[in-house]
Amino acid sequence: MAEEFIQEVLRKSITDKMLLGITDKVMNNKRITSEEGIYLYENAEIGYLGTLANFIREKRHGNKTYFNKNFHIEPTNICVFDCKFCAYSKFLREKDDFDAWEMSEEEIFEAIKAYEGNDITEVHIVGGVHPKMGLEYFKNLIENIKAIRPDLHVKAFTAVELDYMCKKAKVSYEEGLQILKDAGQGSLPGGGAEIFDNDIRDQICKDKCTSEEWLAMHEAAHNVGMPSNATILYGHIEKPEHLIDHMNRLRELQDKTDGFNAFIPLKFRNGNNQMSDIEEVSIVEDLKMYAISRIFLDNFNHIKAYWPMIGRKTTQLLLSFGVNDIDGTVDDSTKIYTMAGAEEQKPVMTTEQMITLIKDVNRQPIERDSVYNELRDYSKTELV
Ligand code: V47
Ligand code: SF4
Repeated sequence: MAEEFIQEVLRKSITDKMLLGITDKVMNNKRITSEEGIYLYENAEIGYLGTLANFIREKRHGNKTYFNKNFHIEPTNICVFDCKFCAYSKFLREKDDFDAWEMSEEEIFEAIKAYEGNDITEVHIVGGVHPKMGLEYFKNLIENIKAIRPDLHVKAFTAVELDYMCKKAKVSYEEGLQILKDAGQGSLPGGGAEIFDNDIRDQICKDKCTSEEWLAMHEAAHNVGMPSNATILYGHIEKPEHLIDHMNRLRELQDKTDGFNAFIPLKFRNGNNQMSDIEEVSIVEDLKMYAISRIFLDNFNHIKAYWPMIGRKTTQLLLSFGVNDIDGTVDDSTKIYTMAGAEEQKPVMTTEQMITLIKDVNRQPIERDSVYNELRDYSKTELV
């Protein structure tokens, strides 16, 4: 059996006792410890990590690679917070606000109407934390979006935006989320998590919601029946122990609620922010991050590469390093990445391009909805 072959190959090539133990655990569906996770960052070579992560990926999903048809709306880039890695930080804005924008409700509705007749299934709404856009505003916005396109899944607002809205409206997280759910919101994206370790968080994003608040918001979302994603911002001042601590806290919450759909590593980009002096990490570090997350997060079903950020070529490689989901056709991604220097400056992929990208690395393209129901298998589709 293929599984036994891989086990044999790995066994023969590994002389390190710790790695042998980790391999045995993975092969036998056992969870690795935080100590072992850190050991992987510090000692494992990239081919080993890829083989192990790919083993898990194929055991769970075979060759299936999920994508969805979505578009992004970013209502504003004005933000009350000062995250050092972000081009929307209040500090930078105060210095120079010539490029600030605020979409009117009409503009947002026009953007939704522009997709009439298009088989898009999701709108992803995130933006800066605007001091004037509160819970009531977003409740009405979602109701109106659903009135225009009742079929559209609304994935909206990071825990940071939600924390601000709820505190301002003086409601509990669960109350605030229930109001948005009743208005038609379907799920939460994974942003705002950054790095949970308090020392690192203090250095990179001191003034926004704490790690405990981020986790409490996602727990509340799962409790009211809204699934969510989780992210990590890697490749800046953090160390392996901070990455593992972050994933461990997510793993613990997932044990409790089972409400996370996907884990999405976000690579730090150094354009237009207050951490521009930090060099971006190499592709080897990207492959490591994704592979170790696949190995460590045994209770997350999906590891997602957000292709506009990491680029199409790296995305293809990552499909052999644990990734089984590459997000969406993403018509017009958030400017937060393009400003920071993301690979894709105009991130639009047609369905055909998405299918080709996946097929070119011998994987099976599957269109999914926002909660991972399979909508269409494109592996046999002939492209014209
Ligand atoms: O939390 C900001 C990141 C996130 C930079 O759930 C940066 O499907 C790298 O929530 N370099 C928000 N990253 C984005 C987000 C998201 C994106 C894609 C998919 C999903 C999903 C969610 O953007 C922030 C922050 O970590 N970010 N600046 C930067 N310079
Ligand atoms: Fe604001 Fe989010 Fe950027 Fe922080 S990461 S400055 S909260 S938009």
